[in-house]
Amino acid sequence: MKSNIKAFIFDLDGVIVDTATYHYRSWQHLCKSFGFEFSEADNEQLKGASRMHSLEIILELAGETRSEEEKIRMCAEKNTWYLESIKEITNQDTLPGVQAFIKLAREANYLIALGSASKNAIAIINQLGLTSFFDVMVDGNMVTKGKPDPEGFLLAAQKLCVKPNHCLVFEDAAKGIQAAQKAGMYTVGIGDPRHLGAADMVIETLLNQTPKGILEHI
Ligand code: B16
Ligand code: MG
Repeated sequence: MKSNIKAFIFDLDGVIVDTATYHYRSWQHLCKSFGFEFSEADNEQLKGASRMHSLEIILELAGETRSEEEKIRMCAEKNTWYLESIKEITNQDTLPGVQAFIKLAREANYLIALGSASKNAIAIINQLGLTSFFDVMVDGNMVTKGKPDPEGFLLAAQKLCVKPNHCLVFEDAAKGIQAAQKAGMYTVGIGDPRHLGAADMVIETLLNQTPKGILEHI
């Protein structure tokens, strides 16, 4: 049992809500404009990466180059499609078990933070009606370096006033697990163990999980 854990830090996309799918479709839409077939396997590399870093990965995969100005325009276009596609998401669209898990964690007095690379994260949390679940929220606007850099998770720990090694991070992306480990935090991967094998523990979903049960296994 990890009794020194005081805080849980949750990634947004792919952990709280399945917006990863909408990110993927929006990038696919953009890729069509220059004739690139963007596959689901390639998309795995984008999970947790910032918007601009994601575009740079795509351009490299496609063997394309663009000016800085053009890249900014392409990111804005992708974000417009993305925002349009998530317009209708509500509290009912959160991933299985996540709300119940956070409620249990709050009742047990763990501190709760959001640690997302997305610049849309805080607006999405508001849209889902989950703002009161979090003691602090860190999003992509508050950092200069994206995952796998630990900056965002370290900022979340600092805002919570807890040491990094007292934090447990929940992530769906290999880049997010790397970022948390570089920050010196414990990790739970949510999703496919083939991508998340480096985490202290990997689970399919948070459904029927409890903070006590997770802490007994890491
Ligand atoms: P935005 P997370 C990340 O969010 C996503 O995993 C990643 O696919 C996305 O490119 C990134 O946010 C930036 O998102 O374009 O909304 O700023 O998983 O760290 O919550
Ligand atoms: Mg994610």
